[in-house]
Parts: sequence; structure tokens; C-alpha cells
Amino acid sequence: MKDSNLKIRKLRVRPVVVPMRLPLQTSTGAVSMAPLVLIDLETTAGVSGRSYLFAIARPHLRPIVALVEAMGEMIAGDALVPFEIERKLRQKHALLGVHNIVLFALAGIDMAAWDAYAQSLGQPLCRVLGGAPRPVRAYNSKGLGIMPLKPLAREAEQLVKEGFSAVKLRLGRPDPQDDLAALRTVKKAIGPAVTLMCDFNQALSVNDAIARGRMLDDEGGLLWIEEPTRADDFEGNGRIADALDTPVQIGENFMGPEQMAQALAAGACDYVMPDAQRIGGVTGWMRAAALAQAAGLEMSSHLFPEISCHLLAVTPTCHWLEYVDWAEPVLAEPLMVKDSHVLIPSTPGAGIVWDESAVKKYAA
Ligand code: SMN
Ligand code: MG
Repeated sequence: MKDSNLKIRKLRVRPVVVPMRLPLQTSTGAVSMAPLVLIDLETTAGVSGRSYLFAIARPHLRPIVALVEAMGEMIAGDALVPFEIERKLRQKHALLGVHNIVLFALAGIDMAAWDAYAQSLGQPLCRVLGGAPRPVRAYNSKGLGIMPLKPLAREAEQLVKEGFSAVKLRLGRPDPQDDLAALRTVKKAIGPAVTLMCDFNQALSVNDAIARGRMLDDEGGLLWIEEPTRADDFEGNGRIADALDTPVQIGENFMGPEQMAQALAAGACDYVMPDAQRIGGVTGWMRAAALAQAAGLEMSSHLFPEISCHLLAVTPTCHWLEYVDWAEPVLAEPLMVKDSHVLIPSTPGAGIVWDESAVKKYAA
């Protein structure tokens, strides 16, 4: 159906709330259900591009759905050219500000547009981006929240048993000694061969982060310390990164490649991990990947493993894919994992297909 005159017909936007197999308690809040916005971008040739957004909390579903629908009306009838769609939507929202949920809606449309575009060319998304499907190294990021030590140890063993060689522990308990006990518990449960990351979810002040980070440096064995302090305090994150041996990882809250450029200019971190929804979809990711390459920084992904595997496969400084199964309840073809690697589907597009009966069941 290699039709280069494809046009956008309309957008279908559906909110769902799906159960999470492993609820997650972070230092800044609990996530036990996944409120998702499902986007279908219908084209004139019958091809439909699909993507989803993560609303974080149920009350945020409605405003995000409304924004995606409003943007859908702005691009109905336009040619299916992802860069042009992105340019138009950015321009139309310049006065409102292309941040936060405006940017999320734009990213959701961008991802669906790229999916439709790749499908129209009959190729997997990574091929259309100039790469080829290949296994992408992944860590199991489900669970390991702020929880008591016994279930924490059990969960750590379970997550490794699912076929992963790396997991991520959430830290940020009020008493640093309790974090240390959790870290030791998990290290003991997974053994020395399994890679371990940790994530503070912005819990600490810069000074506390330096003190706790030194404690973690002394303990050893962590691949990175993620979001030790407020995500948008680039100067503060930079001071932490300078003070510590363990690399500092940030990026899930970069709002577009523009903000990532500011973080890199401030020397905020050692590693970056943009989130497809916040960096601006496929288009934003590709620009972010060039920034990471220029800065010489390893780049990982945040959530959205289904599309992130295609993106990391064409990222020059590709590091780790964050694997979660949060969208799985509504996916007809769940992502395949083998030997701690995500396998990129060889079907046209990104490979996102809805299980329509599940979508009905979890409609919100
Ligand atoms: C995270 C982010 C958003 C929701 C849950 C957990 C966490 C991660 O920061 O990096 O996985
Ligand atoms: Mg994180």
C-alpha cells in the first residue's frame, strides 16, 4: 500500500484504566493502576497508527484526551508527514506553551503518525528510521518500590527469574539507613551477576543527595543513581553528579529536546533517559538522541517499551531499555523478552495492536 499521498482522516482517543500486576510505591507516590490514553490515527488508505500515553493518575485522563482530540481536529485532512504534523502542532501551541500535557498530546499524535507512516511503507518503525530490528538490552523495572524487606527480596528474585539481568530499586525512605538495608537485601537476593540501578524519584535536597550518594558510593554495586533531586534543577543535579562516583541518571522529565539541551549544557548528569511521551514522541526522541551523541552520554529509555525499543535501536549511544508491562492488558501482541533483551517486532509499524475486548473492559 506504498501510498505517499496518505492523509489523516481522524483521531480516535480512548481512555482506559488497566490493573498493574505489581503496584509501585515510589518516594513521591504510589502507582497501582495505569490510566492510559489510547490513540488511533486513521488515514485515508485504511492504515491506522496507534500509540498510548500514560496519564499517571486517573483524574488527568480527561484533560489529556481533550487535548489530543483538539489537536486531532487541527490536523484532520493533513498529509501523513510526521515532521510537518509536529511543526504545525508546535506552532499552533506556541502561545499556550509546548510543555507538560500539551507536549504529551503532541507526542502521542507524533508516535501514532510515525506508526501509520511506517505501516504505510510496510516496514517496522526502526527500519523507517534507518535501522534494523535487533534485540535491545533491557532491565526489569516493575516493582521494587518502597516496601518492607521480606517482600522486597522475594520480588527481586521474581523479577530476575522473569528473564532479566538487571533491575531497578526505588529509594528515598526517610531514614538513609533503611535505604541501605533495602539495597543490601536486594543485592543479596539477586547476586553479584545482576545489574542494579536505583531511583530516588526526586526525593532529596541537593545536600542530602550528596550525603546519601556518598553512602551509596561506599556501598558500591549501583550502575546509576536516578533523579536524586528535583528533576528541573539542572545545576543542583550537576553538583550531585560532580560529587559522586556513581553516575547520576536523569531525563524522564525532560520536556522536549530543548530542555534536554539545557540540562546537558548545565552538565546536569552522566546518563540520560528521555521518556517518549515527554521528549516529544519519535520526532523528539530522534533529536534528543543526536544531543546525547554530541554530548557523549549514554541514553536509556523511560517507560513505553513498545516504541522505545525501535528508538533505542537507532540511538547512537543506546544504553538500557526500561521494561514495564503496564500497557500489556490492552495489547493483543505483548512485547517479547528474551535473555534480558526486548525483541523488536518485525511487523510493519511499531507493533502496537489493541486487544479490543480488553479495551472495552477497561474503558474509563
Ligand atoms: C517512575 C516514573 C513514573 C511512574 C512510575 C515510576 C520511575 C521510573 O521514575 O523511572 O520508572
Ligand atoms: Mg525514574
